[in-house]
Amino acid sequence: MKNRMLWGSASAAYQIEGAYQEDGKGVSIWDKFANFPGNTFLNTNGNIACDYYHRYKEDIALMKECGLQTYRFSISWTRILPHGKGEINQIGLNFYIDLCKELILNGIEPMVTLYHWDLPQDLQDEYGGWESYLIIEDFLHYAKICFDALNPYVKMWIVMNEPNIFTQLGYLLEKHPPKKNNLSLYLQTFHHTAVVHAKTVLMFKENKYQGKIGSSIALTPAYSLSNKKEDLEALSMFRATTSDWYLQSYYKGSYPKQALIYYRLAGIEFETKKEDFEIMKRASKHVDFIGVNYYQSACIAYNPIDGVGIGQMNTTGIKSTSGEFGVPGLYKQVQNPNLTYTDWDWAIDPESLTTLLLELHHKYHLPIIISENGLGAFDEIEDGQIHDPYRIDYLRKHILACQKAILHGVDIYAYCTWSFTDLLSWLNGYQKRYGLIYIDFEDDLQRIKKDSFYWYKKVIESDGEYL
Ligand code: BGP
Repeated sequence: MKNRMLWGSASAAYQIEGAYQEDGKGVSIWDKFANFPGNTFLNTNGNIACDYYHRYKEDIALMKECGLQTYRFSISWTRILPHGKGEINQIGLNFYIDLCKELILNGIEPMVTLYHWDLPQDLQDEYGGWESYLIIEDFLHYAKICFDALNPYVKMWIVMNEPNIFTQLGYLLEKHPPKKNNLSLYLQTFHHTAVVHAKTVLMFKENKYQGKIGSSIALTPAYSLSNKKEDLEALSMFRATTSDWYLQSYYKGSYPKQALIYYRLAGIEFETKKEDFEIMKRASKHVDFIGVNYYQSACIAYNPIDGVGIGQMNTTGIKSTSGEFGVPGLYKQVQNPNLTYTDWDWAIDPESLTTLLLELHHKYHLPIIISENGLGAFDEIEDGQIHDPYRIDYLRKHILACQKAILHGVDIYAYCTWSFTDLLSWLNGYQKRYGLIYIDFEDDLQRIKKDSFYWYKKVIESDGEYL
């Protein structure tokens, strides 16, 4: 089939770079959080991670061998501005310039994420980071430094990675820094990300930097558990307060009325300014694509006012250990009896990806970048090889789902597997592996090509014919 998608892979700075105190890098909220006992699975952290900071040339050579056409990575804010603002740390900035040059030299287009969760700790300490409007000015300052330095090399920019996930996990579910549980604060922090996204898009366009810009949202299309009225109502509220809330604010510049009314009646407040919405609306007319991170779908059921809240999260890989969770009075997320699940209890559902892409296309009329898609699994080395047919199967079905959407008119600029090498899974440690390249964390961080690497290479060579 004719496919214009660029074939790629994705990563994030904190999950691969390591070198957390090197060359003048400042402390991020993740440096602090993951080094505090009890916060992550087996107290794993990104202090060394894949040591990509020192070994990126080796990894880029492997990307070239695989045939990657684009590589998505994020910039660590504290490498460039150790305190979040002020003086530039030129060594940190040079690292990303060199990285881009190396990618281009190897025929790979850099795709850069400005924010993938590693906020400078100093900004968190000074004014609560995303909790304050003050973040906007500091973010724009940081973004402009990145645009000025990297614009000659980078043509695809992702402003925010999954603002919905880091605000939810940080401000509602007490799992990410700063581990709070406060609905108003969650809405407030999310709102600040939406304004930051909008202002960054406008700044990019006004300064006439070359390239395309958007943000990536984690999307979980949802079914209702049954056709009972209360489950259908729960589904409708789930959509209004999650996917529609995120997409409509970023890509239309407003929030869904249904959710706003609910929050008002429930007395849940957050601060917005009239000019925020003017800016968000203006930006939505200039944004170039919707970034989609897709892993799983959700199944939604009625949740009474005294029902489940935060719930149990499976961070061990022991199947069926995650419980139901949700917002009391609104909805809860339950197991879907019609789907199979990963060892971390994530529903495998490629069909939902096609539906999602078609919906986005018809509602928002924007091209798409699949900025993340992949399977977290246990992998074993056998005689120096890693056989991962489950990953190949997962990726194959999801690529087919994209191809189906393309046939129906959806414009997909790029498809990025998560991830190229194994890396740190934020709360799940190093045993939840996503890479096409295995990293032996026990043996000098050796890189070993998995079966999925060879398979993806053929997929790319054939431009998606071989699956
Ligand atoms: C997304 C993040 C990635 C990555 C991925 C897999 O939410 O953007 O950084 O981690 O999910 O998630 P996990 O590592 O929790 O399995």
